[in-house]
Amino acid sequence: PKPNIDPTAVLIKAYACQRRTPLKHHNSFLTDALEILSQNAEYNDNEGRSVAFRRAASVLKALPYRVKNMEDLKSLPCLGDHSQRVIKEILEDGSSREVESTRQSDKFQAMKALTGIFGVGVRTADRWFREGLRSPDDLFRTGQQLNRAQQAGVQYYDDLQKPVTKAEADVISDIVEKAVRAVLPGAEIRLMGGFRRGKEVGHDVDFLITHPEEGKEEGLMPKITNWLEEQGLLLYQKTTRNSYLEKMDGPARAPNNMDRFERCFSIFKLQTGSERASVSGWRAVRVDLVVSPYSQFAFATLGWTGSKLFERELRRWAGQEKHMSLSSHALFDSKQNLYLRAKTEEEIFAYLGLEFIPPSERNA
Ligand code: 8DG
Ligand code: MN
Ligand code: MN
Repeated sequence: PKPNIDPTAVLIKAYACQRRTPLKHHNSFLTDALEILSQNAEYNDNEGRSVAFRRAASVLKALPYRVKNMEDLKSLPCLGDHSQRVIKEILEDGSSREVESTRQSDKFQAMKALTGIFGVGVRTADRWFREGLRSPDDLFRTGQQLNRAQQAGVQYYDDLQKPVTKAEADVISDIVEKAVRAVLPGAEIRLMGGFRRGKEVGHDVDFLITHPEEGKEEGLMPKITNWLEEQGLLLYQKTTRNSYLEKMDGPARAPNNMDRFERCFSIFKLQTGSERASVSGWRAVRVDLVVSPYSQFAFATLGWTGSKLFERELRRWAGQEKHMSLSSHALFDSKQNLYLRAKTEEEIFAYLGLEFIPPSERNA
């Protein structure tokens, strides 16, 4: 129990990138519900609504107290009428009818199962749903046409549903480091995504790789994946070349989450169990590898740390409040008409006029 906090005295800023959001907070009973509605809106291709619920949930994650009544919410930003109705019902009745019926609906459950397959997005899942399919088994039974990623997704479905632990992420870190060191000495490797934010489990493991000598990193990914293939460590991989050009991708391009680094979506074959055990098994683990030129490393680091909402809010802040355009490659200042160079995340926050938020408090 915390000493009494006066909720009306707590000031919460409007953008998630202006706030500290720890991993563990006091209002999961509300944020879980709002995130169901956010996810459902996403399944129904309603991005605006999805982001609105996600922002509302995120504000509650930043509160240093457990919400007890509607009065506690009076001075908080980003809580729309709909979110407030849901919160009110949960505070009064213990649950929200809309959330519970959504959670149990055929569509929600099918979309969750189908988009949970690696390689399957909302549009594909929705098409399958309208054709009467509900689960990975249905795809298999009805002999659906699957691309290579989706085939791997169905094949390793059960393993990929299981959360990846930090211990497993550390083992994979060692493997990736070994692979990178073997093909490019002097390269630097950073663990990114949820694990950098302090999460104990994740849906995958994300790595960012660079080399202090600009240019050395070019074409690195195929060498890494070849090394891993030779060791029998890869179950699936798809590498995409770097396609970033400052001239074309800079200010003129619409802000977008997707970046253009050389990258690899992969599935690792991870040995499990101790060596002494008579039965030694393995499991499939999703791993994302990204290679960045050294000059973009700070931006790539910021862009691949997440959370997704934190990233989104950073870009919105940059555009709406600072007339700047932020991506995982660069920061462009439209007023001065120039790119702002940075070697560290701290410098980028400073350019944006934001207090530095450490990774462990970017769990928006
Ligand atoms: P999780 O895996 O534990 O579920 O959480 P996470 O690590 O936060 O999620 P993630 O889906 O692995 O994404 C990690 C970060 O990488 C997140 O901030 C979003 C970012 N990210 C992608 N794809 C892309 C992309 O194409 N470009 C950029 N710049 N960032 C991306 O997932
Ligand atoms: Mn991740
Ligand atoms: Mn990832």
